[in-house]
Amino acid sequence: MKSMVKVFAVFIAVVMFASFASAQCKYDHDNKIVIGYSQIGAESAWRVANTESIKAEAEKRAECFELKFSDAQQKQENQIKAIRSFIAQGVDVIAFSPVVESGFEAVLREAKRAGIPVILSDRQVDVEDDSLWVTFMGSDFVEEGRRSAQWLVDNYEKVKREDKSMDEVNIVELVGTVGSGPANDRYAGFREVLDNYPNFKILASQSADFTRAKGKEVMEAFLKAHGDKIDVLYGHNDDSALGAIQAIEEAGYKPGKDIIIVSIDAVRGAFEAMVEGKLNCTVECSPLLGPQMFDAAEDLVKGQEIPKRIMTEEGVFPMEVAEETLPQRKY
Ligand code: GYE
Repeated sequence: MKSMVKVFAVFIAVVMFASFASAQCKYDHDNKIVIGYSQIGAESAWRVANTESIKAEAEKRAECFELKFSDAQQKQENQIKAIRSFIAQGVDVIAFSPVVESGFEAVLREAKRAGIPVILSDRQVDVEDDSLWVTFMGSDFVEEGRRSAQWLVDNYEKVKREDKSMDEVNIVELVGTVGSGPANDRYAGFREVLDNYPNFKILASQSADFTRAKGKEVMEAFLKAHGDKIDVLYGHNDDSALGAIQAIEEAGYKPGKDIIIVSIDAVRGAFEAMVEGKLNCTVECSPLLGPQMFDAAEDLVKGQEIPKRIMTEEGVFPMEVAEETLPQRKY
């Protein structure tokens, strides 16, 4: 009986080891795959969660990968420098989240000349030659803009302060980083839907650079200029909206009631604000891109075809579901 137990224990150990090993490497490797990753910075909770996802995955797969991680502190010139240094070091794969869409053409050409494949993680670039990058993984930002607007037009009447009118709904907008993919697309998607509802008007629109500090500062200026006229705030990300919430409270208004707020990302802080009744809706944008980035890198090194576009699946969370959803949120 004892030996049976022993055999069983060994069997379990082998199964566990095999699944652990296969979770780390998809293929057999002679050498570790070296990924050079250039991150934008740490401008928002979304970005911090994105970095954690990538670093955690690198740790999990440490037997097959070496991650060279570089933080650009929100400067394009630092990203270009980091990519050049990855090329000089001869990494196997370069991945990066481009802070803005334009201006990467030259360095991407250098990577191509060096035969190093480039993965666009989270944000896209604007280059004429699509062969300069192999895949773009991340969200559909235009759709996120549309979803924000759609939630607003479908729900405004229900959530607005009683004395507010439906004839003219005045919106202020906190745009993301100027020239970035998500800012351009969330701007466009939102307008695409609102164009069909002429009573919804965009009163003011300014960049808050995806940060809380800027969100607060720009909202203060909006409130000074437009005060009572503001009915709705649309934040291109939750952090800027959370900063704005502070400004709204300091100006003596009730966020979520006097001013209806919809923003994008669905980070934990947004759910907490919704539980407190201060934010009305968050549209999801998942930062958990680590696993698919390492999968794609491994496929590339092994010569497998990978899709040009790897899309993230996402939802919309109104205030009513915040309390039950919050405990399940991973970022
Ligand atoms: O929405 C914002 C972050 O690129 C999708 O960047 C990302 C955006 C995200 O700073 O919070």
